[in-house]
Amino acid sequence: MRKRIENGTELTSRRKFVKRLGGTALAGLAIGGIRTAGGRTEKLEATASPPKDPRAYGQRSRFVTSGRLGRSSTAFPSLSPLQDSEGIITPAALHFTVGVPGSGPWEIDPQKQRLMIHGMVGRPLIFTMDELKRLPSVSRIHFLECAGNSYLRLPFRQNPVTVQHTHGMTGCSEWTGVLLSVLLREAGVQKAASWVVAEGSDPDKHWRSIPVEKAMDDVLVAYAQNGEPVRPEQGYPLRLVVPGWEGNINVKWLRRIKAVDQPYMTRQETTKYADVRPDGKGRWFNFEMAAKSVITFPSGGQQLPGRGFYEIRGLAWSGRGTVRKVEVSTDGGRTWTDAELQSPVLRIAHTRFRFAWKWDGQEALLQSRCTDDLGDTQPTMDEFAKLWGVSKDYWLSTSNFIHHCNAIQPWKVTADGRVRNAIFS
Ligand SMILES: Nc1nc2c(c(=O)[nH]1)N[C@H]1C(S)=C(S)[C@@H](COP(=O)(O)O)O[C@H]1N2
Ligand SMILES: [Mo]
Repeated sequence: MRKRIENGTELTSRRKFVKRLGGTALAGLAIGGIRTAGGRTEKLEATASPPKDPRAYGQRSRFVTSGRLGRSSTAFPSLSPLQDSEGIITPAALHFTVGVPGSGPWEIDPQKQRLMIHGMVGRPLIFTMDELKRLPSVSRIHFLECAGNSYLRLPFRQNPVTVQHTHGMTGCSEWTGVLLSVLLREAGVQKAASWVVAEGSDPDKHWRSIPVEKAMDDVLVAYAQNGEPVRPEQGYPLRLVVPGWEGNINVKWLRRIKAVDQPYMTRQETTKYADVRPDGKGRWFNFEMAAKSVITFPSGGQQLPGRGFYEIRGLAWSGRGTVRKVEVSTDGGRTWTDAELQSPVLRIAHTRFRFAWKWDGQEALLQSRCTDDLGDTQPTMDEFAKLWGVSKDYWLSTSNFIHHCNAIQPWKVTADGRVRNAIFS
């Protein structure tokens, strides 16, 4: 695994860490053994939100109606309305969700929630939320993306019309919390520990194995999102943020980290988030999200009022690093021109691009192509399909879905100004 030290990252040495806390290692927090694991078995309930006083907690204008898309009262994912997005931050209220029961998110009392660090460590630790919040913290802007984003043909989007359908399983937030490396060091993670297993509080157990190199690099145990506590849908009171890696490994409602010497081959990583090609070969532990971009305006389902000037806008990102360039084509891929990247351009974050376009009223095909700082470039859907030994039509069938699809998304503008998804035709 590549080792990266990020801008602003200060991987606190143990000595420094102890010094910062006033000479006594995690004074009052250092716990010799495992405390009773109260809270771990707390009964989870799904509840509706309490009524809001608009003066106490602001509301948007009643003329603004943009919302997440999904099936109510099921655990299906809900999708971010990227067609209405501006800049690079996704409001928490519009951040896509996966794993939330239809009746509402798990309700966890933060007073009762504990995070246990155990397994192959010198001294197992249990933290309360208050104890975690005393520790050195970091804030990082990172995107999250479900590995099934784009062309996982879930029942509610068999006919992906809009960018919300096709790409709505990504969002970008400022996450605040404690680096997992700080907690693992404090627990004295053993040399022989090569993986950690992170577990959420869901009744049906959501857990994932993470290589210790990543766990010690930039993984965040986050309690805040965009300046306020992480939303219940996003894992309140505590979640893992594993920058650039498939959404599924970003364990929400986090309660336990176990240091181990092998991956646990959990249900999520073997059956659910592994992909098998028609020839029987498969990809396991395909963690990093590839370089990707999508035009959010004009995009599928929209109607252009007439010829003339339009600013083409979109989002680009890469789980492997920073977006280096985004090219836009308005002529069916014959010519490509660099779009303007809107600053800030951050590592493992959504990056906004803009491209001035004058529509002449003729049929046009709008596409964007991202290249990241490792030189990885988005493939066309045909090129992507080739990697899987299939033709792209293979994915027209609802029983054939694929994770980690980063194919270029074409939008066709017809002469009457209608914009439609042209990925398959
Ligand atoms: N505990 C728990 N964590 C979870 C899940 C879950 O079902 N339970 N779903 C995962 C999946 S598949 C994704 S894509 C991300 C989505 O994070 P979000 O809901 O905050 O957007 O959470 C991941 N973390
Ligand atoms: Mo996911």
